[in-house]
Amino acid sequence: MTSGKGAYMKRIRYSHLVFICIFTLTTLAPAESPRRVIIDTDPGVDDAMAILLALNSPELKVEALSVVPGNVEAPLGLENALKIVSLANRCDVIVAGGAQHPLNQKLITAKFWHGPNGLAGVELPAPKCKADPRFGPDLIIELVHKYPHEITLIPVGPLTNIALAVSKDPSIVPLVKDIVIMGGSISGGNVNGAAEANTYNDPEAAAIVLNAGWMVTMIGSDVGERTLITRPYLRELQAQHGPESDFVAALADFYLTRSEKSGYQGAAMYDPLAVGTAIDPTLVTLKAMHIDVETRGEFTRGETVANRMGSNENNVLHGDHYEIEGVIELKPNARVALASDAPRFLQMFIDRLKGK
Ligand SMILES: [Ca+2]
Repeated sequence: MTSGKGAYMKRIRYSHLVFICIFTLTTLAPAESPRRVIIDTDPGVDDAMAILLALNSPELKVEALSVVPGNVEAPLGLENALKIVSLANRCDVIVAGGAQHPLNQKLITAKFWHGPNGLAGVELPAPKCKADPRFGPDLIIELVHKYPHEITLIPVGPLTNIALAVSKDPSIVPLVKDIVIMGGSISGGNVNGAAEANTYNDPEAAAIVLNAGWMVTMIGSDVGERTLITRPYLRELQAQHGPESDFVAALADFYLTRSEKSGYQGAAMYDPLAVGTAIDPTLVTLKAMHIDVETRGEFTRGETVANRMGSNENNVLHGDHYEIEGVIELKPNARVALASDAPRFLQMFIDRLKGK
């Protein structure tokens, strides 16, 4: 009897224990497992900030960085990407080079804004992480097939690598969970009156990506320029030290000084906001619309032209003139950011990096 009662009590205790374990796991486990992301990048001051934000965000699992020429030439971009993951002690993240030049034009680097080495002149130690031998666009194709419907692409440079990947294997389009690009603008450019730098650097690639058949989430330069890191945020970052934190503070200081000299109140958080949107889409206000990329305009090459009406007039030739015969509906191909919750995003950025 005693042993029987003992066994009964043990069963009760065991069942309680199982219940407590299940209860604890359910209440402590995150609502979702981390989202797999590939960041296609041209590092770049704001690229470096975006990468380090992603690496310090539990919502994301950074599977790979693919490097594209843009702010700096491709070899320097690859070296910078390796230095950034090395600084974060994250050699588990695959880093691969990709295209060496835009599809159809000469590269325009942006060392004026990003410093001679692309990283604000900050000399990081030589990278301990090694480059993966795969070609960036092929790596993207491989990972999308390995994790169907799980990968979010975050291209924050010219869209050359993504265009090469979807051109080589269009079957990846429906297998990608989401694509959040930093690029374009629906209200004026940052290179000139019309074009944003990433689309200006490879308009043909941008056109391929926008027309690939997926719904692109577009974080344009116009919204980035209303999401500014300012001196008070920098001071908060500088108050706690750590290798990543000190590096980001040095980048932000350089970037702020450069922006202030050009008459801005703060520095535009272009690429970090794209990562922020992948972390929490409620940080931006999105509107579905159709976007075309201008590839020929004399003053507008590289402009992302937004159709907010969802239609074009149908003009039909009648003798010596055209007549409007109704409208042709246009399917949206992009969810375009119209605004951001800048204070909430910037506080998240600072909180996740300070002291790291
Ligand atoms: Ca970039």
